[in-house]
Formats: sequence, structure tokens, C-alpha cells
Amino acid sequence: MTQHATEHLKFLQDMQTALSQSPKSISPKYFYDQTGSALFDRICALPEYYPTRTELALLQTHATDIGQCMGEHADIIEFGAGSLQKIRLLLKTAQQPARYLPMDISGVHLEAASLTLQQEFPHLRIQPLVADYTQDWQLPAALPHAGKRVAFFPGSTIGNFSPAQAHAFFQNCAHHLPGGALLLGVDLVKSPDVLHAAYNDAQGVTAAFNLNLLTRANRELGCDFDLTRFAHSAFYNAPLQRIEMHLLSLQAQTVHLNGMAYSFAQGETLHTEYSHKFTIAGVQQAALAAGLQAGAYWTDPQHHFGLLWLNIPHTQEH
Ligand code: AVI
Repeated sequence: MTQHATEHLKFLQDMQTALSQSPKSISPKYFYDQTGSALFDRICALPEYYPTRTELALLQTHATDIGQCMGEHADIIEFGAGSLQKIRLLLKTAQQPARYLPMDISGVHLEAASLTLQQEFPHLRIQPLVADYTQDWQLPAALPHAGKRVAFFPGSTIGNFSPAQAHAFFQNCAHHLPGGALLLGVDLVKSPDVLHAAYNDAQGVTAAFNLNLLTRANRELGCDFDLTRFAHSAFYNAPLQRIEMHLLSLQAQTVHLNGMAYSFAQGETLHTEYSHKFTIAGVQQAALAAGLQAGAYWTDPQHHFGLLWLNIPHTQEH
């Protein structure tokens, strides 16, 4: 089976499972078709969506300190590399990095972004890796004379993982990067009003991003979701420190997929995303549970976003 056919089948199976469950729920990874990725880029530039610009400012302000933490000749891995905008800021101050390994599931985008980056950093060895970092991944052998292996996971994408998935991710880092480190970007717990606005923007871009999942299912899976009968719903669940995104059924209705009918009651939702918010101590504790040790961290004056340096010991006890 081609990769495309495998991905199509997985989407079909996941949507069937999502619609059969109660409560209905599907992975946020299905947001990111071409339209969804373009909408996400627009979200990152919205006035209400502070995480992207706050993290970029932190990277810019502390790039020299971060470069020192990395040390000389670091072998830098980035998870979910996308447009490679953030790594540019670190590469400028990194001390002769041995290599840069951007890892992303979308090979086409990764190749294109890597070529552009190569033009800006002609002496940097760039080795794109097409892989799913939410599963177990492999790295090429370390280069002779290379320094530390440093993984960079920005954007608070870890917030879209369940706590169990986050633990498995930390464990994978501990396993694959002994003696190295993880530089992690996380969105911090803050006023519910600020959080609510970030996921309910005035222009409706986040709503379009959420609803696009249904458009994608109609196009790719032949579903018959009527987009006028669903609404974007995003709210902060304070006890669980997370934004929850749902698609809310505005009336009782039936949706079809692959010859099967699935009913929605009025007010029933299809859950599409969790976006967990963290405290610095909470992240350090969760990382420690997988063997990663707290190092320096950087936050903005409003404590909206955090960048944490987490050290990985040489030997892991299992
Ligand atoms: C990619 N991820 C970190 C974003 C977030 O904030 O959880 C996705 C997003 N969902 C709605 N707006 C942005």
C-alpha cells in the first residue's frame, strides 16, 4: 500500500471509531490538511493567539544563553519542524552545530523548507527525517566529533498530547538522546479570559480551522456533514488545565460514512482537541518521571509562555 493509501485508511478507521464512541472524539492530527495548515498559520498571526509571538520573542531574547546550553557542535533535532521559522533564531547563535535534523511527517513540506534553510545556512549539514514523532522514531548514528544531541520541540505541541502520550514522548527522548537535552516550548496556565480569547478569535479563524475537519472528512471520506448544523466550541477546563475544542451539533441529525449512519443529539459534540496548559514545575515533574532533569528555563514578563531546558542523563534506569 502507498503511504497515501495507508493514511487514507487510517483516517477512515479513526473517523468510524470517533463517530461510534460516546463521547465522540477524534485526533487533532486530522486538522492539518493543506487548508488546515494554512488556517493554523493564520491563527499563529492572530492578535489573540499570543503563544507564537511570545515564543519567538523568547527565542530571540535568549538565543545566546540557549546556544551556550547546547555547547559546541550540537546535533540538533527538531520535532514537527514545519516552516523552520523558529530554529533559524537558534541556528544564528548555535556554536558551529554539527548537523540539523528536522523531523516531520510531511516529506514534501520538509524538503522544501530544508532547501530554503540550506540557502540561508550554506555550511550547515541539514538532514531531513520523514517520521512521526508521536510514535517511536529512530535517529541516524551520531557523527564523529559531534557534541550533544539536542531536541527542540517548540509551539506547545506537547499540550495537544494526553498526559500518557506526553510521558511516552519524554521516554522516547530519554531513550534516544542519552547525554543530550530537550528544549521544550510550553503554553503556561493563565487567566481563563486570555485563554478563551486565544481559541475564540474575533475573526473566526480558529472556528474555520476546527470546522475544516468536517470539510476534509466530506471531501476525503465521502461523509455528508452539513457545516451549517455544527458550531465551533472552545472553552477552558480549569480543573484539568486545558482548552477543549469540540464541534457542537446544533440539532439532532444523522451523518453518513461508508454506508453507515451515525446520529448526533442536539448539543452533542465531536471532541477535536485538548490544548493543555502547564506550570514550569508541572512540566519539570512530568519530565522527571521519564528521567529528564530540569535545567534553565525562560519565560516572558507576563508568564504566558515557557521555554524549558531538560537534561537527559547518560544512563537510564529501567
Ligand atoms: C499546535 N497547537 C499547539 C495549537 C494549540 O494551541 O494547541 C493548535 C491550535 N488549536 C487551536 N488553535 C491553535
